[in-house]
Amino acid sequence: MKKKSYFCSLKTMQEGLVIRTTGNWYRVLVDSNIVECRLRGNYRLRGNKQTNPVAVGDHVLFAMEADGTGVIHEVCDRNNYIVRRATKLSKQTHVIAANIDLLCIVATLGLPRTSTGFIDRLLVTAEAYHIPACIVFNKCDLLVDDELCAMQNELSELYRSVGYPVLEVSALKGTGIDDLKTLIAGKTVLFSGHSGVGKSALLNAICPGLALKMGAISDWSLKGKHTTTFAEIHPVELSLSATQPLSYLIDTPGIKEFGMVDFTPQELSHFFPEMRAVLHDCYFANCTHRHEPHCAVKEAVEEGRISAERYRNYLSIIEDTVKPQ
Ligand SMILES: Nc1nc2c(ncn2[C@@H]2O[C@H](COP(=O)(O)OP(=O)(O)O)[C@@H](O)[C@H]2O)c(=O)[nH]1
Ligand SMILES: [Mg+2]
Ligand SMILES: [Zn+2]
Repeated sequence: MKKKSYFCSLKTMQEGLVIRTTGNWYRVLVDSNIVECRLRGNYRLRGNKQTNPVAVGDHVLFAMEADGTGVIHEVCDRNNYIVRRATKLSKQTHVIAANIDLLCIVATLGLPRTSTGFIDRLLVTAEAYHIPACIVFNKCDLLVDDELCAMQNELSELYRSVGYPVLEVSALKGTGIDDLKTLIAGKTVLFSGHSGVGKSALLNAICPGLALKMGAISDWSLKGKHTTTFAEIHPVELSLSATQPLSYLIDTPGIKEFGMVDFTPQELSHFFPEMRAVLHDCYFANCTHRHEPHCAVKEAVEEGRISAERYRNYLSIIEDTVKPQ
């Protein structure tokens, strides 16, 4: 269970969910009330690797002040969290969100084009942080010719075969939104994907009352401009049934990539479920599935049991991110 504060009388403490962070203020949801909180002055960061001590999705213990604001005394232990790096080379990380039940990767075939390399990097990150993931292909209303439809079917089939739920939806037309609601019901869901794929549009389609600002086409094609500025949790009622618990939806603004965890080459294949399933058959126990003989992963790629594209992305992630040994 949650870790209690050692510093204050438990009687004065309340537990709440952080749904928004802006500078030094944290918006905390308690039942259906909102309390604006600050952090206890002498609060110490856990280690010095993270720039923010409190992130959306955190459960916190706080005490009310006379002026109606709160002071956070303790951040409860996290089930998981996902980070990004301040810069590519930076050692410091920023926690985007904590206690995530589902990572929803929003991708599009066109306007903009999401590469499988990008999808696979997010999937690997989700595997490494123990967060279940699904892929939502948005803008399926734009699949106007046979070639695009075939490409979409192939991609959906690829990720389903690896074991991830895949949906094809259109936020614009409302297609597939009920299936998406069923998938996210009662969960804390982090929506991620390139700017312009329609994350805000999807959240609006799920819950029109949110009225999130969406980017005009020109906003995202002129790189670097982002319409959403803070990661924020939106508690929504999906009204699928009378007893449905709330879902907590997180739009990730302006985040190009998550910080990849540091892997060794031996570890990375464990984050590809289809490789994890065969790697115990490799001749070498520490096989990196590149140049080694009698490699079960390479054999599976040659025989078409593992996608050559996923394998290429695996090699590319090794090149980019794995620490030299
Ligand atoms: N054709 C089409 N356009 C969409 C769809 N969803 C979003 N868009 C458009 O894509 C652009 C970016 O959407 P937005 O939600 O701001 O993307 P975000 O950056 O991922 O939050 C906007 O112009 C939306 O109107 C869709 O399903 N179909
Ligand atoms: Mg947005
Ligand atoms: Zn191998």
